Amino acid sequence: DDKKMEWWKEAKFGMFIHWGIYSVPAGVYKDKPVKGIGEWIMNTAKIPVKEYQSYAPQFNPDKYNPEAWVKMAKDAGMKYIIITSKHHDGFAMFDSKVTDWDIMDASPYKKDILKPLVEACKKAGIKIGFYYSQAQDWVHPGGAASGGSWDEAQKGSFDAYLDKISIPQVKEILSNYGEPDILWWDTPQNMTPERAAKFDAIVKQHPNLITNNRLGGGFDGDTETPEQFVPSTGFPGRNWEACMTINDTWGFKSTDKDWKSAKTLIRNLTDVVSKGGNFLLNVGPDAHGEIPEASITRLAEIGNWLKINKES
Ligand code: JFZ
Repeated sequence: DDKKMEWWKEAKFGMFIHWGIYSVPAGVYKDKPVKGIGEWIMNTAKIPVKEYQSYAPQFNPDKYNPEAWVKMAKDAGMKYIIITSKHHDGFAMFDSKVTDWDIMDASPYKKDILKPLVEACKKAGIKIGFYYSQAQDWVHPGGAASGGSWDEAQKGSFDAYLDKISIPQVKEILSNYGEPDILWWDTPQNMTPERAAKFDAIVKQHPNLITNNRLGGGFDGDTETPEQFVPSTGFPGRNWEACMTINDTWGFKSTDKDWKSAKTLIRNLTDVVSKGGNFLLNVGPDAHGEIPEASITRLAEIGNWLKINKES
């Protein structure tokens, strides 16, 4: 257990990537800006399933350049990358055999998003993690929805959703890309100990896999995940990772210009690291596959600062 955490404890700094179909509406629905975080637009605006699915034909990220993203992360001083393989909108950014709501069948791009990123990370010596929304899914019938469902098409058995979509997809992302270093669970809605145990059994087959504390059902995972703040004392006796956005959204939002300064971000990084945690800083690429310029310049400034202030 301690052995598998060795690289992680040394790493200190990682890149979170929230990327999916929500980067198409980019925070705007029916010509109106939608409040809140961009990747939640389907839920916040109560967009019907069919209508939300009609964004997928517009998701064709011709500018996606995973090598450049990995270089950007590495130059910023980051040692690992965690990307959303499936967020709450249920869309698989990878080739999934258990649904047509994936990059191969629903988008014109028809290329696995994860594969070239994993390869670029391997080449650069950067560790790779997958975020996977195991419980909350607003498109596949039976998937949990915070606040309750808003479309008949979402209704169904949660256990059937887990058995037919979520568990098979977790197996896919843990088997089709070598051994990923991290699996990042999120929003464990309706996860009982029995349900979570099915996921934990899969995790146990990957002894070097690091998981966070958001599986649910009483499973602690390996890391605490304070979000959008730096805990004053850290988590004594636990590994922890503070995740944070550079503006106010995880997924791309064309209207969000509330960028933190590089100075603030560097302060947060040093604050987290001095308290023994890791800092997972988010970028939200747009539907073309471009990371916002404001994020790029800040990452570069952090990298420069680290280079200048590096101990011998
Ligand atoms: C979740 C997601 O709903 C969100 O879209 C994003 O992916 C983020 C990283 O994770 O949001 C959360 C989850 C947990 C807390 C807050 C927001 N929390 O524990 O305070």
